[in-house]
Amino acid sequence: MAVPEKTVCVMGLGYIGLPMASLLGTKGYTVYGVDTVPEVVETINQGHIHIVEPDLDILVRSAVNSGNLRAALEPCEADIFVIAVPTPFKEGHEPDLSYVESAVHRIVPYVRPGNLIVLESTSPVGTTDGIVARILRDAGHDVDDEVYVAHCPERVLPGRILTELVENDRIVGGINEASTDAAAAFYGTFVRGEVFKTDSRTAELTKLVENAYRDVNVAFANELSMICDESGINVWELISLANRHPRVNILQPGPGVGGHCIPVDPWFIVHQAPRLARLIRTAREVNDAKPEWVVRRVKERASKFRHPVIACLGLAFKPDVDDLRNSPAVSIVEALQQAGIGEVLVSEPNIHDHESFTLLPYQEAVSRADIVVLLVDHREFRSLRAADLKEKILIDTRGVVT
Ligand code: SAJ
Repeated sequence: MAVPEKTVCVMGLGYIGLPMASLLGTKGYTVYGVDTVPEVVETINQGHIHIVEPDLDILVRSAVNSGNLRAALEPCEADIFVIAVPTPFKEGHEPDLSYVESAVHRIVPYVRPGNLIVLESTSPVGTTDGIVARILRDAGHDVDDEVYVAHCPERVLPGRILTELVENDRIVGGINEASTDAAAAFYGTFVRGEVFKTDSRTAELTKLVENAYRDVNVAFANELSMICDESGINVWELISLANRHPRVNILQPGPGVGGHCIPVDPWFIVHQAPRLARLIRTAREVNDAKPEWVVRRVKERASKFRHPVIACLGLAFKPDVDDLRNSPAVSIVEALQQAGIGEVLVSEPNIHDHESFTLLPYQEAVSRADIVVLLVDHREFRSLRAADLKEKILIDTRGVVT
């Protein structure tokens, strides 16, 4: 079994790679972080960050100042390579593995016997062996005996990344037992949670299933919200009452499901098993249809005004983050603007500028509005009271206004 040594090259310095690189930099590793965007590399080398995540700035500054973290555009030789690049989908919800392929091709010249290569990116079943190991094998590396290849899917929740990076249990699956052991030994050096060993395909599917599980459960809540709306029943009261049953725990409805993970990963399972993954596909469809449903509700209410002013509160995909990726709130605001049904005002306290929307302080947007559409339960909006909205129409997609 290979014993983890001291130099790590992290491919991709985004929401997963950067926290991981900086954490390792404070745990005694010498870390080279690689990104394809020159501004990202520059920002990190100055000890700053390009994403919003609590306490990440402190960790990056300390890792960079100690000389243990350096960002670069090119990989270099290392004992361990961690791949943390995006795995989006293409047309027809087909997995796009081009970033993974390109990262592996780029490390090929630097890999040496005894090295460990870990894929952290959420990936369809078979990627670790069929893509990562295959590219290394094709380049002449002996992945059966000399180079270790494993998958250890990231599991951290944006907003709690630094805590969860250390505290969460991890699933490690190698392409063979020696690879599993080598990867488990590496994660054991900085993870406080338990490290569970399996094979690479099971590790890949475990991650996909975790996010599909959440998607299906949010879809259930979203479906209930539409049924309740039609029946004139308050869905939040309904859910809180149903959840008093000892074995019921329904999640919260919202304007849809966003982020870079949950709206994407379940499609990898559907792609792998299109005939069998019926519930998973339907959940995706229910959640994807929710923003349109919200837009229809707003239009219905707006039709009573000649030139309605509509205040949309929140753009991020979930509360208290600045991340707009796949955000249902953004698609709702865009659809309302395109519908040309009135003046659309937008407030998003976690970002300063947006290329398409002028952002206003939420108090101003609310005071000018005929219709208030609450899209994200950011902490700033939680103090809103129905009594203060007086004659305004409120469409609260998150159930926060009391
Ligand atoms: N959402 C609801 N109702 C809920 C819970 C969530 O509408 O009751 C919505 C959110 O508003 C958001 C979306 O779901 O639009 C996803 O948010 P999230 O907080 O559930 O998850 P993410 O995308 O921030 O992070 C998920 C996590 N996965 C699980 O909880 C199973 C995280 O642990 C993963 O590491 C991450 O995906 C990832 O990177 O895959």
